[in-house]
Amino acid sequence: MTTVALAGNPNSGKTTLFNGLTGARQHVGNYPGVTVEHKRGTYNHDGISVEVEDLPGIYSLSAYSAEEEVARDFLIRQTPDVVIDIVDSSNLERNLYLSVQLKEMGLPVCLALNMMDVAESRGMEIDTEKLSFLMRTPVVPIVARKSEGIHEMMNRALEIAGKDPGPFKISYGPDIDPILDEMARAIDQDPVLDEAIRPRWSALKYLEGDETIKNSIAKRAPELEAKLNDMAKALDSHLRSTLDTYAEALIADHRYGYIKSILQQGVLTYRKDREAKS
Ligand code: GDP
Ligand code: MG
Ligand code: K
Repeated sequence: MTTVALAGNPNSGKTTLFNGLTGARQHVGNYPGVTVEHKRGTYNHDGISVEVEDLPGIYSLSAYSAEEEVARDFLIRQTPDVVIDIVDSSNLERNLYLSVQLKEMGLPVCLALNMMDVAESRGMEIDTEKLSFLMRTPVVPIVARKSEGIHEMMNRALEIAGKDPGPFKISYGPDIDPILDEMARAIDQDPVLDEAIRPRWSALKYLEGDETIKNSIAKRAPELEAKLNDMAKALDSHLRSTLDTYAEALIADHRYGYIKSILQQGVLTYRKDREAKS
C-alpha cells in the first residue's frame, strides 16, 4: 500500500485535510513513549488504497521539540512513499522554511498550497508553476476546508510516490559548502553507515549541532564521528573569528535567503486592484 505523510506547520490545515481524506477510516493513538498524537487513516484514490499519516505540526526538522522529533523520526524510519507538505499560503515565506528542509531530506515532496482563499483575500498572487520549477517539486493549490483541489493534489503526489526526487541542493556559502560536501562524502563512503536519508542531509544536520544525528553516527561509526566533530569544530571557530557567527545560525540565514530569493523571482506578488476585483 502507498503511504502518504501529511507534514506542515501547526494550523496549516493538516487535520482538516486528513479528516476530509480519511473520514471515519482513521485510527488515533500516541507515538511510543511520547504524548504526541498519532493519526493514521486510509483513503481510496480512484481505486488505489492509500495510507495517510497526519504528522504533528512543526516549523522545522531540528528535533528541538517532541513534535519535531516524532515527525523527523517517522520520515527517517518509516520513509513514506511521498510527503504532502501542507503550506499555509497566507504565510508562504515562513511555511517554506519547512518545505526546503523536507526537500533537503531527499524524500518525494508534493507542496499543497492550502488556504488559497485567505491568500487571495489578502491580494496575494502565487505563481505555482514558477514555485514548482524553482523548488523542483509539484505544487498544487488547495482549499482544504472546502475540499477544493484535493483530487489533483493526490494525483500529483501519487505520480512522484516512491520515485527518486533528484538532487535538491541550496548553497550555504563559500565557508560551509566545501565542508558540507566533504562531510557528506565521508558519510557516504563509510562502510558501516547505511543512511536511508541522503548523506548531505545528515552532514547538514551534524553541522547544525543535531544531537540525534551525532549520537546515531557516534554509536555506529565512532571514528567517523570523531572526524566529523573535528571538522565541525574547526568550521565554527573559523566562523566565529571571521564573521562572528556559527554554522547553525549561518545555515538558517542561507535557508531564509534562499526562500526570499525564490519569492522575489516572481513567485509572490500582490494584486494592485484588489478592491476592484472583489
Ligand atoms: P492543523 O493544525 O494543521 O491540523 O490545522 P487544522 O486542520 O486544525 O486547521 C486550522 C484552522 O484552519 C481550522 O480552523 C480550519 O478550519 C482552517 N482551515 C483549514 N483549511 C483551510 C482553508 O483552506 N481555508 C480556510 N480559510 N481555512 C482553513
Ligand atoms: Mg492538526
Ligand atoms: K555509506
